[in-house]
Amino acid sequence: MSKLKIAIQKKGRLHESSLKLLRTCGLKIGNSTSKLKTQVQNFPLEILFLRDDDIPKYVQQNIANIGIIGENEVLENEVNVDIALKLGFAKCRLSLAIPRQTDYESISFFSNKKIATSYPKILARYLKDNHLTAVVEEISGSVEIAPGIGLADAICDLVSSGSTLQMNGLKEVETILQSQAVLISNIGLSDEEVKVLDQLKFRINAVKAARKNKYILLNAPNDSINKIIDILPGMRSPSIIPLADPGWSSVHSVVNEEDFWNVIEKVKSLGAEGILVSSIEKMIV
Ligand code: PRT
Ligand code: ZN
Repeated sequence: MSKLKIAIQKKGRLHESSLKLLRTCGLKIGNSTSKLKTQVQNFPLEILFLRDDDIPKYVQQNIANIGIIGENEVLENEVNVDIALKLGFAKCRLSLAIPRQTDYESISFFSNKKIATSYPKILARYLKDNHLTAVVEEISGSVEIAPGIGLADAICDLVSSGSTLQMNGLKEVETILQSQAVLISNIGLSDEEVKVLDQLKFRINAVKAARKNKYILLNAPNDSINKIIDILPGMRSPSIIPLADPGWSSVHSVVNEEDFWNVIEKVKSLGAEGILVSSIEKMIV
C-alpha cells in the first residue's frame, strides 16, 4: 500500500490538536515530535512538522501529499489544493477592527484608510469585492498594536474570543471570513494514495461524529415510550429493552450535543428516570 505524507504545524495553535485528532483516529505516533518527521507505526502515513505558512505550498507541490492547516492560510496563499475535510477545531474569523472610540457606520469607513494585516491577499480581494480603495500595510505579527502606535487606522486580523481586540482598545466592525482547521490534499494524488486518504477521512469523520454526539440511556414508563422515541431518534431508531419491573423499559439512543439539554428536559417531563449520559469515542454512521 502506498504511503502518504501529511504536513502538520511544528509548533503553535494547531500542533497539539492535529496530533490529538490523528491519535484519536487510532494512529500510533511516537512522542519525539520535535524532529522534522516521524513515521506512524500502524498506518501508511509519515508526518512532517512544518511552519503553518509553508504547508499550503508544500501540499500544492506534493512534497507533502496532505496537510492540516487553518482555512485562512489556504485562502491567503492562493494555492490550488483540495479541501478534503473541515476538522471542526481552531475556529476563528478574520475581521476588520478599528479603535473603540471611532464612530462606524458602514464599510465605506475604510475608503482611503490604512489597514494593517498579515493577510494582505485576502484583504485586497475583500476591498476589491466591496469597491473600496485602501492602503494595505502588511506586517507579520502583533497586528493589534498598529492603530495604537500610529501605523494604521484599522486592522484586519484573526479573532477568536475577542479579548486581544478588547485589550488593545479596538472593536470588531466587519467579518471577512470564518475559518477552522481543514485537511487539505494535493489535487493529483494517485488512486492508491486516494485510497489511503479515504481511509483517514473515514476515521476522522467517525471521530468528528462522536464528538458531536452523546450516548444516552434512560428508564421510561411504557405508556410514554412512543413520545420518547419521537424525541430521541437515535442513529436508526432507539433500542428499547424491557426492564424486570413490568411497565418500564430502558431506552438507549444517541443525542446531538446541540439539542442535548432540550432533549433531557423533554424526556424528564415524560417520566424518564435514571438518565445516564456518556461520551462516544467513535461513531460510524
Ligand atoms: O509558527 P507558525 O508560522 O507555524 O504559526 P503562526 O504563529 O503563524 O500561527 P498560530 O499558531 O498562531 O495559528 C495557527 C492557526 O490557528 C491560524 O492560522 C488560524 O487558522 C488558527 N487560529 C484560531 C488562530 C486563532 N484562532 C487566533 N485567535 N490564529 C491566531 N489567533 C490570534 C490572532 O491573530 C490574535 O492575535 O489570537 C489573537 C486573537 O485571539 P482572541 O481569542 O484574543 O480573539
Ligand atoms: Zn505562520
